[in-house]
Amino acid sequence: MSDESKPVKGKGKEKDKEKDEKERERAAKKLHKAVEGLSKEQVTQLLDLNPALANELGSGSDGDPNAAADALKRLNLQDIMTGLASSGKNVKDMGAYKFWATQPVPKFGEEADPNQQVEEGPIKVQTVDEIPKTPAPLLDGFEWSTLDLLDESQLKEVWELLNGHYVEDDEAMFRFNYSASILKWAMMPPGWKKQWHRGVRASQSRKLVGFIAAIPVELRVRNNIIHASEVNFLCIHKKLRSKRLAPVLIKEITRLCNLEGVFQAIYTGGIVLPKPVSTCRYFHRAINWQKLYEVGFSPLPPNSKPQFQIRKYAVPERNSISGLREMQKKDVGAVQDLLTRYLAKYELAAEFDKQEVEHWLLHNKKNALEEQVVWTYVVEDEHKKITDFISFYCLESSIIGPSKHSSIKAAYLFYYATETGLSSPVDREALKSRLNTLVSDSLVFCKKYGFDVYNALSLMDNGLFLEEQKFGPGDGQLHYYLFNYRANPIAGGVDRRNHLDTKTLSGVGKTQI
Ligand code: MYA
Repeated sequence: MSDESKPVKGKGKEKDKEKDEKERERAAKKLHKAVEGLSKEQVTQLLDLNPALANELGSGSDGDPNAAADALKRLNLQDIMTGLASSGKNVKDMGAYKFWATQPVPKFGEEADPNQQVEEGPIKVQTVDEIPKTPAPLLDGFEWSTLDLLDESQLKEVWELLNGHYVEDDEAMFRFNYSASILKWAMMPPGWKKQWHRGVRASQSRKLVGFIAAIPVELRVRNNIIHASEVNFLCIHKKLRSKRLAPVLIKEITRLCNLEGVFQAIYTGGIVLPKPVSTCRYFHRAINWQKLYEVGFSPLPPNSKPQFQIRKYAVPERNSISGLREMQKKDVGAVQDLLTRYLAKYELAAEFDKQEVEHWLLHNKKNALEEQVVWTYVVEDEHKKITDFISFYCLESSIIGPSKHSSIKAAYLFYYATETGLSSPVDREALKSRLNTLVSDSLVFCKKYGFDVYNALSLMDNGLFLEEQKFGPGDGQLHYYLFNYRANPIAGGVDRRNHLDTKTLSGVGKTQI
């Protein structure tokens, strides 16, 4: 975390600077070992994927793989304490992806010339007939189980597994706590398939110890539409870690997708795997700074005082755009049209139909029992036209250690679109100003609904407002991956030094929950 706040979002989250000495030593050893075996191309890619690490190496190595490799080898513990190199997770031996090396994903350093564009498309072509109809056997004592999330007790089982064992920050201070409502929302969009909610149970106790989920998604990578799935919620009980169960779950969800004629997938993660198509950075806007400070999420910057910080993050009482109101069912068509046109500018995006827009963006007020997970606000002009919208969803994180607080309530910026960005040519200053106003107004709602922090990635056009809206850079990154699809890199909104790239912005128009 560079200065203002420390990310709650576990995917892509890195450790704070004050890690214990032993772990730093382990990370240093791993890194040094990894560097020994790397080719020039691999060093270049390692640095591209780890801008924080590249930053640590200083300008002398920028762009020169030989110099970078030398600098990597010279890294001392002090260097490794900061930046992305500090994470043990991210310095695994680059050549050792034993499972991923067998999968249809691009490898590090495989191109003869990394600057040359590759032809985009599937890596391996198969037909449904070739796919096994039964799952691979599991270790003795475990069995496959399909989870029916319409059954509250099974939904609760998934919630319990994730609540106790899902993504944590490296220091195990915070763990995602997806509510049952978010899980339903995230795993049951239009077209969801029960068989894609796959679990592993201990045969005797019937306890759920492993889980992975997929949902259907029409994905656009540049000009190609891919009938794909989106994989998420991979989780293994802490007691069963490092037993190579994750590859078994991944192969099983692959088989289940393949059986439905789906041969490509998108997934994200904080760890570096072969090989990201894009890498975004997390940013965090404190809302309840005092609480974030008390739980160890936000530090007190040197030369500052708590009251300065509180004042800095004060949120206006009222929003400023006239015609801004909560999205209603009648807006679905207009929002879908606006979103589709807005997402067209990104190189990686989903194609949403009306049902999907309704599912992802509209809070269903009719079901009073369902807690609200997504908030969407539209701007309706004097001619009743929807000119803009902005949305965010709620994801809490449990505080693991002793604290007077039990959780952090985080809002995650979701999708937005504005007609201001659709003029031809785009008036960048006008777009910047409009997005700043929209985000600032959404912040008012975040505060109103009791959120402690507003999180956003460096994707979409976020580079135009993050700094102005006081989102501080986090120390987490989120890597985007495509399964069985070769694609040229897509800008993630940060430069090689992990600084916001306000010039190029990002080609990623796909968010993940
Ligand atoms: S990202 C969220 C992942 N979940 C968590 O971080 C929760 C907490 N952690 C755990 O539950 C476990 O540590 C997990 C690994 C389950 C993550 N993505 O069984 P192992 C590889 C992909 O001994 P464990 C999300 O949900 C690792 O590199 N691979 O390890 C998206 C190694 O392979 P290799 C991962 O720690 C998921 C192998 O697993 C990940 O006990 C997208 C080690 O296995 C990871 N996050 O369990 C999944 N973590 O030797 C891919 C570790 O090669 C979907 N590994 O290095 C692909 C598309 C499939 C569908 C295709 C359809 C066409």
